[in-house]
Amino acid sequence: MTMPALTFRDIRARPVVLKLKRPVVARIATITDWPMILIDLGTEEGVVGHAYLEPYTVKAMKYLVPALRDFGDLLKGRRVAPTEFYDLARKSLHFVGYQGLSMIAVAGLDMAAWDALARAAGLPLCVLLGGSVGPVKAYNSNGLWLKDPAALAEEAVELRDEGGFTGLKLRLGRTRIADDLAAVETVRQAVGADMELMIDYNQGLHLGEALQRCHGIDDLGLAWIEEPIVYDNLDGCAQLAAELKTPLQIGENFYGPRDLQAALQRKACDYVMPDFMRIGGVTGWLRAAAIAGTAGIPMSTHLYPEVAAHVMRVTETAHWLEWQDWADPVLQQPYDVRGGELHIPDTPGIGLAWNEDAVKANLFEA
Ligand code: SMN
Ligand code: MG
Repeated sequence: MTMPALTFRDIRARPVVLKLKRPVVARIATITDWPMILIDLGTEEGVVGHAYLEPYTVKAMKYLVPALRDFGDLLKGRRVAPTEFYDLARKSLHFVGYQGLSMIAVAGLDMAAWDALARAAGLPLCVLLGGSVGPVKAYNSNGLWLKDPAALAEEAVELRDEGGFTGLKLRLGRTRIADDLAAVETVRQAVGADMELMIDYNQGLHLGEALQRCHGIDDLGLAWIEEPIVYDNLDGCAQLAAELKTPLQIGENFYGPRDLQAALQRKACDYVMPDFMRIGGVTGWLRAAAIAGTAGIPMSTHLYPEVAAHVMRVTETAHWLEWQDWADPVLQQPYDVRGGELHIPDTPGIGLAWNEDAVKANLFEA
């Protein structure tokens, strides 16, 4: 079999805004409207690569959509080669800075380029990357935000039953510590001792509070404690990781593989969970996974469950995939989730196809 060469033609980037079924209510933000940029990477051969970005705030799409379209001018006529595109696109923005919006735009391009390549090869992305199609262990992260603890029992059971999950993520950081403890207790009672419970403070505590609150939940058998403090306080994270028995999880705010390396060098965490738009898409993930693998650090995913499932099949220290169904409304065929696992479709590429009626109904003018 020969793989046809693909020639880059253009990028289409369409912003949509979706209503969240269970709004995000975290210590640092409330989100009811979920922004997504749907990316189509067109080639002269007719193959189209699909990917999306979820930049949290609707306004951020105003800056990201033009940045993505600008890559079109940079890459026109080139052979589609994702790692070369990643490096070229990053270099084109180096005067602006490698992190933040620059990296997010590069990540969107990268995921779409990998999808195009895998489609041209006629292979699921995980197979192109040297792995095989199969299940990926996932926890449900769709809910359990900062609500009244009494309302969490019913939601926890609902979330477990959405896909036979064996792990659930619960957000903490209520004003009163007693309410956080009640939330954990309520969820534990509702779903039993065997359920893995991940805790996320969403960077909501200062270091002093974090030391007190994390020690206060350290004996509850939790799977991990995530981002108790601001993401760039690596010394504070290192202190927490050293003091706590419960593994400290960070990484959704790593911008590029070098941030992961820096965190590990500073012993700032026990686990890592890069986000695809910040780590740099598939290319950034693979480079980061090599570092985590060498260090023996368990690696979980953040958002983007469809692309996440593929790379987890080739990640040396693959740990948990974060399941969120937030993209489902604009997908023709949402991923199959059962038995606490994601099942990768045996189709070429990542397996993303847009439901055009839903896209049209939710388009946003950026
Ligand atoms: C999160 C995800 C999406 C929006 C806000 C917060 C969270 C997570 O940090 O880890 O799922
Ligand atoms: Mg988090």
